[in-house]
Amino acid sequence: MMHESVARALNEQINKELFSAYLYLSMASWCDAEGYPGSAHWMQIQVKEELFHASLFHGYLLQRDVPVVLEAIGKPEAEFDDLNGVFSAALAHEQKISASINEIYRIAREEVDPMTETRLHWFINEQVEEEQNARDILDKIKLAGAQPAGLLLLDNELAARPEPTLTPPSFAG
Ligand code: OFO
Repeated sequence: MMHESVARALNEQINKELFSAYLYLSMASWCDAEGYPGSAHWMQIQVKEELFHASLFHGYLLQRDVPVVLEAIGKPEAEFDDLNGVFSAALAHEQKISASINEIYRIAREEVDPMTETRLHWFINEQVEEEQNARDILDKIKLAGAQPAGLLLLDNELAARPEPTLTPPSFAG
């Protein structure tokens, strides 16, 4: 049986992943309104990734026969100074999500729950990628400086982000 504190943290993580999707949807709206359609597309792909993450945590709770408790999703930030501000907020958010997953890992270890520890490995690796994606784009924004041509090029590049495969990891069956 899963320890109550692990179950609580995993339930909270569903909410955090759904909030992530909501935040990226808000960022997509800002990018679209400010004339960055490629960045808006990149954010929309991110929304799908986040919904996928939420579904994986949800599926795991069901597999372990743990009651799912869904709470209200908070209102995401909607105002950003510029493109750098949007992706800086994305990176800061991903760092918070990484810390949250690391904390679940710590609790699972404390409560001797190797099933959850093992399940979290995929998410821990995923967070390395999530942080790197935002950081790489921030580096490019820095290189572009305030040059509209540079930002336009970057926006075109972000328009090419492919649809996520969303293949459940083998553990998700
Ligand atoms: Fe779910 O990884 Fe981003 O937040």
